[in-house]
Amino acid sequence: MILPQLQELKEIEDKARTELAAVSDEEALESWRIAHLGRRSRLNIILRGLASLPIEERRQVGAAANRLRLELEEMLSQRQAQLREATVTAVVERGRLDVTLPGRPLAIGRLHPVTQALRDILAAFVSMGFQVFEGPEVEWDHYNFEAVRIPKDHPARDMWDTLWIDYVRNDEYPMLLRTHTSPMQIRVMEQMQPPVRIVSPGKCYRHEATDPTHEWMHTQVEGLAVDENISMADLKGTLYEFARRLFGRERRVRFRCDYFPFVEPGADMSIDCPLCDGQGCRACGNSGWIEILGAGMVHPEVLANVGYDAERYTGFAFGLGVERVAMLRHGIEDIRLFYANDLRFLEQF
Ligand code: FA5
Repeated sequence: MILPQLQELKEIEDKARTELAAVSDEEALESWRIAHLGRRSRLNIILRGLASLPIEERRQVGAAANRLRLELEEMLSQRQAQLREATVTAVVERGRLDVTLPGRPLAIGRLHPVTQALRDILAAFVSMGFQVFEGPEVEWDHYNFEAVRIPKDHPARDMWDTLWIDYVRNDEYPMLLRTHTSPMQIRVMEQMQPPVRIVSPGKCYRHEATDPTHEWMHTQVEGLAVDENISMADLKGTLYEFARRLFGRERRVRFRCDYFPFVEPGADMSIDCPLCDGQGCRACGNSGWIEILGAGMVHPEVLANVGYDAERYTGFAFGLGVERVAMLRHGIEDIRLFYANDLRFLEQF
């Protein structure tokens, strides 16, 4: 007498074959797989029940059930391959796939011209022995103004029209978007003792009207060197060397006296305008020069406020406008182009 499980296996096989013949897509094939090879399939139930059969039945039913499992698996993979091939053939026949067409070019990203200028500026100072330090864009009033000798009622606060962080505006400890990178002088000196040679890059924000050389957000690089016997000659030497590296020997450099509350004496440095070759144009406000940085000898009071011995140490500092450097290098006549996100402009760099 034939064992009932063997009879059932035969039925399973017949049913699986019939149903497979009707399968026409991958989704139906997956349903077929679950029905006939899945955990709850009849075949799997027989396989799981083998252990409870008497030894002779177990041998016969086990062999037949495993054979059927292998057979169904083989049928499954064959049908899978057929369906895939049919899909590709259908696409090719419909003429949608022309394997001879050239590939689509990938858009290659590039660095923003201000980022390129910033990297070159930092590289120039790093090669002169400066370390790079970064700090917060949201800053305490204390670091941005008080600690660099700009108290609340000081007229110099007008030079940096400020974007305040509103919710603490009237607080005892007001916060703001930093208007310059000079607060980093204080943050660095609080952390280290002389000799100090650092540059600190970052975004600055000012609540002011824009024009060809002024944006409400711009990038600065602060520089600070403090040691024994640092003089104005070191400041000028360092900045001349920087200008030579960035702009080449042919550009002229001009220093003028300027006022910043945290330096004494103070100066600014300009480069002759490459757009008009110093003749005067819209970009340079008809002056022939574009100012790129403010600088000076660190005020002894600033040194004393961070606990440095102002009798022993002197230092120089500068704050450089990175967009202005990028403008000079590429002959760009309006700073607002940098952040207008016009690809026709950006793709030129
Ligand atoms: C300052 O911000 C001082 N903290 C610089 C300084 C540092 C002086 C250390 C002394 C010692 P000033 O506002 O001039 O100074 O800005 C410095 C440079 O940033 C300018 O020379 C200019 O290149 C750039 N800059 C300033 N304001 C803008 C603006 N709105 N848009 C673009 N660039 C600007």
